[in-house]
Amino acid sequence: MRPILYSFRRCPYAMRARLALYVAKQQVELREVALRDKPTAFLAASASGTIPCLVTDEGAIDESLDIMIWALRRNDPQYWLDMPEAGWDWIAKGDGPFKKALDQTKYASRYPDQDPEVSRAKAAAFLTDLDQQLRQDPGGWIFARPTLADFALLPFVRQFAFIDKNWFDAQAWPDLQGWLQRFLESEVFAEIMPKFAQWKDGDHPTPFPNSMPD
Ligand SMILES: N[C@@H](CCC(=O)N[C@@H](CS)C(=O)NCC(=O)O)C(=O)O
Repeated sequence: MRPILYSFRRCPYAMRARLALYVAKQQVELREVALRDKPTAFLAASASGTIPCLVTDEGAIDESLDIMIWALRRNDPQYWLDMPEAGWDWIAKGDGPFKKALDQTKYASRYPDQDPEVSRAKAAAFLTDLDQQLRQDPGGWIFARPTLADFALLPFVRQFAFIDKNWFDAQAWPDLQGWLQRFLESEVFAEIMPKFAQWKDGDHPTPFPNSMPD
């Protein structure tokens, strides 16, 4: 059976799962989910009820980072898993304190006890560090070449940037801004962002990726 990916186009967690599936050339059946209208089959498969979820013959994978690792262990043509240990720390900081600060900035009304400017400053401190890290190697990646860390983090930096793109562009983060801009203009980003109709039971399968990278 081809694995089934429950996905949501604009969800950064789903984006990173699709990035790894695309690069690893692991074709799945994509089912586009509306978060307000989660299908029964998805809720039966996903223990957490969160997007993305990959259903394989061996069971369901409910964490986006685990989906990335699953895909890359099967095929890693760009050696994303061949990453310095520090990459795991960058991912953990991105998924933990940075994402928390991002949500508290973006969805400020859900956190009435938090000052959104304090949250923005916490997110900005992480991005200042990341900007410096990106400057260390001339290639324009977190390390000397693209690795899992870049693609695990980029969808969240994108999400933060678009809270207020003018503010983001006005910060003194040239390497970070360049890294994000190249991603937004990249072929891989275009390939993972086509619009899919909301899935319903009985629909024809939608293969993803639809075309394979060279
Ligand atoms: N730890 C999960 C988190 C995924 C997550 O929180 N996804 C959001 C969408 S971007 C979600 O499904 N939220 C549940 C909801 O909105 O009902 C992962 O990395 O896959």
